[in-house]
Parts: sequence; structure tokens; C-alpha cells
Amino acid sequence: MATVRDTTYDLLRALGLTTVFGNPGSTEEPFLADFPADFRYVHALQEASAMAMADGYAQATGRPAHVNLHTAPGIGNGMGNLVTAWHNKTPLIVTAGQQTREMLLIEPRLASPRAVELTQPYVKWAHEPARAQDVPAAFMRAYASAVQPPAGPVFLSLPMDDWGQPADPPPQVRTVATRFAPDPDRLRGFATTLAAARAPALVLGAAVDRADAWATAVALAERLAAPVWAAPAPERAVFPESHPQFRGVLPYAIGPLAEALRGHDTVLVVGAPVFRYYPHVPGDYLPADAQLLHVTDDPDEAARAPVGESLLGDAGLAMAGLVELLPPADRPPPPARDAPAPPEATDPPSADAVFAALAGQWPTDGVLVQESPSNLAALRRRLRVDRPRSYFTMASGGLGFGLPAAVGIALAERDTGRGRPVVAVVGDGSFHYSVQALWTAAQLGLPLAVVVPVNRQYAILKAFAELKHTPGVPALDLPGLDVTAVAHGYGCAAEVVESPDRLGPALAAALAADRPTVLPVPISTDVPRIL
Ligand SMILES: Cc1ncc(C[n+]2csc(CCOP(=O)(O)OP(=O)(O)O)c2C)c(N)n1
Repeated sequence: MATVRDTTYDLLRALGLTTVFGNPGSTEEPFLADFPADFRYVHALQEASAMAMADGYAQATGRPAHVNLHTAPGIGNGMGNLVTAWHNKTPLIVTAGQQTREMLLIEPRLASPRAVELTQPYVKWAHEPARAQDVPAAFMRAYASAVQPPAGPVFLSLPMDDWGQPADPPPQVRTVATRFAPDPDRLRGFATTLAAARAPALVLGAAVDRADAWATAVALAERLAAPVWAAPAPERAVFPESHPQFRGVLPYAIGPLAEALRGHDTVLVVGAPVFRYYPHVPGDYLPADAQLLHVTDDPDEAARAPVGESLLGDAGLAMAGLVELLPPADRPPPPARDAPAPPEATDPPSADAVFAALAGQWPTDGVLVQESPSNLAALRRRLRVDRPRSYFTMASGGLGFGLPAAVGIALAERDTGRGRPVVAVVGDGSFHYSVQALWTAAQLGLPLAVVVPVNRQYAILKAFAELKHTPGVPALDLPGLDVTAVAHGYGCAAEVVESPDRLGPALAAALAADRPTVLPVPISTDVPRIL
């Protein structure tokens, strides 16, 4: 007779979920016992890494991923990157073992008495099945919930004695929609407003990349003859950044953002929150007399926007509809932005000079994973991302995502056969939050390159302290860290890049290697301004 475990593994096979990211414990062993040969366990040394590897893998494959963690403490360790997965809108099925049902009442060691509350509010659905026989169908429901818009993580708490129980007949393997079209009447209204605009602006968010809608975004921008910005702090690249209409990323503060949009009477935002702000710089949300139109597939995002008219729908379908409805604009396209001036040569080099060198050596089909807080603006100014699904960072502001996400993305590149080179740029502070992901990359033999700008400080927090006039904050310097030794300890190659002209050869060697390489690059300790 089939057990709950047999039926669950069959369902996971049918759903294409044969990779499990995780870190095992006693409460997971009954699930993992006799681990089937057609499944693969991607072993992370800490749950923060398991969660973000799965997130990167899901984003890069465009499919949900399964993360299996160890009851309450494992969830606790993974929680920071669960917050990030929620903001990233990544479909993750997070599972954790639970103590034996028979003992739950007396709360044995490793019981998670309020397991379903633990992951709240950063999951779309959290559940501990009422009966062992409900476990397979709970997986089916978890899958359906995770992938429907807005996609996101879900959580299942699974008692360890359920797996050996006799199963009910298997649940139906169902399919659900992953996008929905906007209301046609309201879309027509948006088109009418845009057609009458004197100076429209287009602001695009990560949902454009998630919807594989770059070509549609270009068609819409050209139809409107409007400048295009990426919405503030985007977790994906959204538009070919060398396109003459692209203006860069909008600032993540209220007043400066309105200032950047000055002169525009109509702002169309597609696939982003309105807006993702960070430092509080008060001001008007929009330039005087400007109106905002907002397209999102997330009702909560629509509800919390402080200004604008919202329309629910998939970014790609909505933009395609607008392209059809809009006549070509009767105005010249906006002029292209200037290329940045060559960087100044200093010793040690500025982050700007390092990223200019990186841009000069960038592989055409390279994938950039970024977690370099104070140097982000320099990186995005120098390195223009011109291909879809080629730039990833966290939407949440929580560190510890970039390094493990890059491992998951590099694994996805290998699994899908695309084989694009993956380069992570991770600050020497950010590096340490989920540093053990390096070991998984080494064990998997992934040719991941990790560029670490070494400034021996939390520079962005110094910039924030300056902006907010909070002198004397402790713990903003990072003495005594040896990035090379840490990399070697986890089985990676490492080479200190002493000058920007050494970066090209070091990067080429790293991407041709059969294991990950960490490239610490000493940079100047100047603190870039936060805005
Ligand atoms: C989980 C988490 N802990 C702490 C912070 C606060 N924080 C934001 S940026 C930062 C420093 C990052 O340092 P580094 O990676 O060296 O980059 P730099 O600012 O020097 O460019 C810290 C500690 C955070 N965002 N997330």
C-alpha cells in the first residue's frame, strides 16, 4: 500500500520539483529517508543559504523551488531570506519537519508549537495538515498558491510520523494560471489618458522582467516616445539599459524622485510598487500637476500606493494591450543620456574605476548578482544590463541574499543548459551574512565568480548616518577579516585583484574554472553619498 511519502514524492515528480534545497535535521529524516535516485538534495550549511539558493534557482529557471528546513530553529535561520523571497515575489515551497503528532501536546524538544504562525506574515499560505493523509494534497495546494499572482513563498509544517502512514488516493495534479489580463475598459481608459499626455514618462519594475516582457516594454516606450526609468531599488533589470530612451534608476526617496520626474505630466508605472522608498526625504510624491497610472498584478501593492490610479494585471499583457491601443506619439524621442566620464585613477582605486573595468570585460551574456550597498549606484552607472533575466538583487533590503542566490542562479544556468556566466558583486560586509553558500558552490563545482569590493567598512551606513545626522554609531568598521582565507576554507579559489587592469584576466580565469573563485578587490574608503 502506498504511504504518504510515496504519494508525496510522486506528486513532487509530477510537479517537476525533484530538487530539494535544504539543511537536514532529525524531524526531516523520515521525509528524506531512502532519498530517491531521481531527486537531488542541494546541501546548504545554513538555512539562510538554503532559502536564497532556492530563490535564485526559482528566479533563474522561472519555476517554483522547494526548500526543506529543520523545524523551528531552521525556519528561524532562514527567515531573513524568506522576508526577501516575499518581497522578490519568488514562488517557494518552504517545508519544515515537525515533531511526532503523538507527542505534540507535551511539546517535546524540537516541537514547533505554533509552526504555522512562525513564517507569518512572509508567506502567502501556511499550513500544518490536520491528517497525515492530507500531506500530498497540501503540497498541491501550496504549489498552486505559490505560483499564482502575485507569486510568493508558502509554508508547510510536516509532522515526522506522517510519512509512513497509509495514503489516500493521490490528489489530482492541477495547473493554475500564472498571469491575468487587465480589465479591458480600464486599460482603454489608461490608453486614452496616455494618448492625451503632453510629456509621459514610463517607469518599469521587476515584474516586467518576471513576465519576460522586455520586447513589449521597448515597443511601448517607442510608441510613447517617452523616457524610461527603472523604478527605485529594482530587484531585476527591466529594460535594455543602452537603449537611447533609458534614463537609469529613479532615486529611492520621495522628494528626489518627484524632482527626477519634473516636467512630466503623466507617469505610467508598470510592475513595481509606487514607490520603493528608503531614506525619508519629504516632498511631493509627484511633480506638480502630474498624474500617475499604475499597473500591477498585486492588489496589496495597488492598495498601498499613496497616489495614482491602479489597474490590476500582468505587466506584459497590460503593456501589449497599450501598444495596440495607442497611436504612435507625435513627438521626437527623448535624447540619449551621456555616457559617464572615464573614472579617475586613484590608489587604491574607487569602486567606480573597478566597475568601469568590470564593464569593459563583461561577457555579453553575463548574469550579474548584486549586493554591494554603497557602490550600487556606481555599478549600475558603469555596467549597463542589456539582456533580460541578467540582473538579480534583493527587493527587501536584507543582506545575505546575493551570495547564495548567485549559487542557485549558477546552478540553474547549468541545469537549463544555458550556461551563462554568473558574476556576483558582493560587498565585504554583505559577504559574511550567508558566506557558507561558497561551500555548496564548491561542492557543485560551479564556475561562479564573486567580486568583493573590499573597503573594510559598512560604507552605506556611514552615508546614512551622515544624511540623517546620527554621528557616533558603533560597529561600522570591519577590521581583521581575511576574505581570501575564508574563501579557501570553503573550497573556493581566490585571487586578490590589486588593480582594475588585473580584473579582466582574473574574471576570465574564474569563469573558465571548474569551481567558484572569490576575487577580493581593495577599493578606496571614500563613502559615496546615499542619494
Ligand atoms: C540582514 C541585514 N543586517 C543588517 C543590515 C544593515 N546593513 C545595510 S548595508 C550594511 C553594510 C553593508 O556593507 P558592505 O557589504 O561592506 O557594503 P558597503 O556599504 O561598504 O558598500 C548593513 C550592515 C541589513 N541591511 N540586512
